[in-house]
Amino acid sequence: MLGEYELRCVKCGRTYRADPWTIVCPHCGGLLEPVFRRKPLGVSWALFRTRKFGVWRYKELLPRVRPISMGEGGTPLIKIGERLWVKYEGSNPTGSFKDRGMTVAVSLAKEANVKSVICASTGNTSASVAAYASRAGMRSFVVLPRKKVARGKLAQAVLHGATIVEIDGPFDAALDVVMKVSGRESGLYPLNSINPWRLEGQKTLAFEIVDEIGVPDWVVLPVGNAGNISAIWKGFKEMRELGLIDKMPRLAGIQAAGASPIARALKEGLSEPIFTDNPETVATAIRIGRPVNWPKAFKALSESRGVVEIVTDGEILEAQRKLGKMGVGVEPASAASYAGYLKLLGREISPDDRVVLVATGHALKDPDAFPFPEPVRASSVDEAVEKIRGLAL
Ligand code: AN7
Repeated sequence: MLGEYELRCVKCGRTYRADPWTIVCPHCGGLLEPVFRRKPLGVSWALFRTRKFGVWRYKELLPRVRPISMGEGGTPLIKIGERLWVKYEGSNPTGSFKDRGMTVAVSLAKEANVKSVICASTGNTSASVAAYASRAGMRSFVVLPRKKVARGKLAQAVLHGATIVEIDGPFDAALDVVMKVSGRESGLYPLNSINPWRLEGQKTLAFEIVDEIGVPDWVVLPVGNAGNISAIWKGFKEMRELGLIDKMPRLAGIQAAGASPIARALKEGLSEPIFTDNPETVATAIRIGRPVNWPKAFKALSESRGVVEIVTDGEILEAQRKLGKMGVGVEPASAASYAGYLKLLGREISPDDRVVLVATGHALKDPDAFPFPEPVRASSVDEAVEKIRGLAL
């Protein structure tokens, strides 16, 4: 299994035989990146397009496994402006982009005969882990920050049969638990984005954008644990290396004001994040104070001549409302893309640029995030008819 790959440490540069259980560098603890040992041959857009749109369309560029799949990826690219699109990841099987990575990592885990998986999560990862583990016939354990996971996501973890562990502390503490308890000895396979095979699946988001509209000038996305921005950049780099594209986009990483360790650091010109132990934002999906994938994300932002932006909770909710009025329902973390775009427009981003906003999760994930105005009330059919007539005039 995985003979087509080796794992390279992004910190010390050592390489290892690819193995599903090798999660971080055995030598220095650094993040690992899967790299092809030989350039995949015969890949072309024409070949890809003989297959259904979605993650596994690009199977030559993914681990050669028997996919545990529910039709992830292949999400709509919704045009909301002359040169502006939303990549609507809410259309994935569990309603977020996490499914792209989960189909790959869970397929690998299944082939490695894993019986139980575990993750820490602000919510979406746990929903995806629970669903894909059940589909694969595995048990799942999800470690969550107490009272800080949106209702819809928690409901999914319950529905798909995960064992739920709540911890008093943020996501970062939950991830500490997972890093301590997972491994060959406990048999618990970790499915956070520190697992390089998750990101290998998530890179297909870049493939799909190019497949539909070519290379945009900008890809704008929310940054939490910084896995997705790393994965998307890996996707673009691979396309360039394989001759599938000949230019590169710039990346814009958006963080919430109360959880902005990466954006604050880069704005100040620092080379490491400004970690916080008390992240806070209405966008609970990205309520993360110590993003583990920061070395990959810093590299992606620097290589892409990228930018970062910080948005307030008020700006996030306003952007969510504006997208809602366009018919596009996203959860608060995803609205951060649009909020960040609006701030960058006319500065780093020109109105002439072609821009893709990544909307990472569905609005239904977090129905408590936005205010519900008082409805028009009626106690009879006649009264309802009369009131509606009056309002419609
Ligand atoms: C909707 O579910 O970290 O920067 O545990 O759910 O790759 O972490 C979720 C992250 C953006 C940030 N948008 O992505 C989890 C979790 C939504 C998310 C992010 C998340 P990364």
